Amino acid sequence: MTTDTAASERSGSDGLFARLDTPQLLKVVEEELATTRFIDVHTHLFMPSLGKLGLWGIDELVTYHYLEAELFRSSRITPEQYWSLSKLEKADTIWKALFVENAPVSEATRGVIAVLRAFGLPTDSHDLTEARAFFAAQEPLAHIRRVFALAGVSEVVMTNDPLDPDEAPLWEYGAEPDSQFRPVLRLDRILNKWADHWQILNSQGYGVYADGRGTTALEVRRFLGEWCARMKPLYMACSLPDSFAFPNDDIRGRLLAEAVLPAARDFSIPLSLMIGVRYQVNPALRLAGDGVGKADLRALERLCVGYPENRFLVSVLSRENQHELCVYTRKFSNLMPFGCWWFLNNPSIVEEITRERLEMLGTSFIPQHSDARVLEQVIYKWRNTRRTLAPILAHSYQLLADDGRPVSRADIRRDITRLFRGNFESFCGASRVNATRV
Ligand code: RAT
Ligand code: ZN
Repeated sequence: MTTDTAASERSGSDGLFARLDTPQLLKVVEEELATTRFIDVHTHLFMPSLGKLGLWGIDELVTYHYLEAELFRSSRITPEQYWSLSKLEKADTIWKALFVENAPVSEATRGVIAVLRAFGLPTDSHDLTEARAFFAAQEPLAHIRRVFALAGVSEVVMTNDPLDPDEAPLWEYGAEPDSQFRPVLRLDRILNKWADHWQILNSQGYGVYADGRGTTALEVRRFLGEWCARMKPLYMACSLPDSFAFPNDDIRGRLLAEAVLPAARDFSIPLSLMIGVRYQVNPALRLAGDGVGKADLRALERLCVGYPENRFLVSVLSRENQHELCVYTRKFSNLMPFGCWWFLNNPSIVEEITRERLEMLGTSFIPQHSDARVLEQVIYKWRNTRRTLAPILAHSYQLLADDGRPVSRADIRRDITRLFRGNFESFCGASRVNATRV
């Protein structure tokens, strides 16, 4: 840009640098949110070369576990009866109970409606025939591109499990990388279910033991190193119970301290901790059977203090832990809070958490991730995030203007890019491979 052009942009009332007045603020925030392509920092989506692991289409959307949990509130079907159905029968059962016999006003049901509308499909059908025909006719790669464009995301971050018997062999055979789907090395089977998985490592030639003695930690570190070299993950990740404590002499505590944290340092990648799950409070609901509990975040404090060379991406599931997480974030630059996770991803709670974070952290956090399990969910999840966050951001700028510092479109663009891309890129050291703007 020449000096003359820059100067005229600065002085022009519609220019990037002109200070905005109150009626313009919300509109400009909405426009900048709409045209910035976000990085979705945590999903359960899979790149095309991981084949059938990637879920998409109407039957997967309707049988999302968030909706399965809601089914049993509005139908007399028992979990046992439900699990014995085929995928199509399950989808038909949920559609009838939650979309035909009731208005789909919950966040998760409304999301399916928003996806149908995004593709111009009827939202009030009595059955799923037309939607099924539409999705069956899509060419997968073109469909992914269209979905990403509708969602306004440039790339999504996957959840890749080196001990998943369906996934690991695909990586071992050299699954084709895809710059739109970035890998993450997930550690739940190692850190949370060691008793069920140590023998797999052992059978692969790693000198590990059930009780973690001897060479176990060193060998887990070697295993993680080999998987980091194979997958090139942006970070390692684990979900953790509300009872998570650190340091701890249990197997999780020892593997975390002696294998995971050193491996993350070896590869200079962050560790993501998602804290606060009460696993399987109702096992009959399977994936939908987990609950939430308030955690003691002093475990996180000890990690941040004790391991300054490590970086921690953190999401906490309990509403009651959110304020503490903000306070810890103010203390530790090796801590990056992200997202409003799972039971928190509802407008009322997202609004509260995001206001609190902006007030306490400025723009130094990652406001949201989608946690999508089914490809098309990114459309409604990111649409909802933009809709909820626009007035919150506009309100922050309004307060700032009232206090004497009106902002420009350039300020807003810089902040939104930082929140939804830059903070993640710089925290992970991720290279910028995809276009940042529509
Ligand atoms: O939000 C979810 O889908 C949960 O079931 C979990 O998968 C959670 O997001 C996780 O990554 O553990
Ligand atoms: Zn998740």
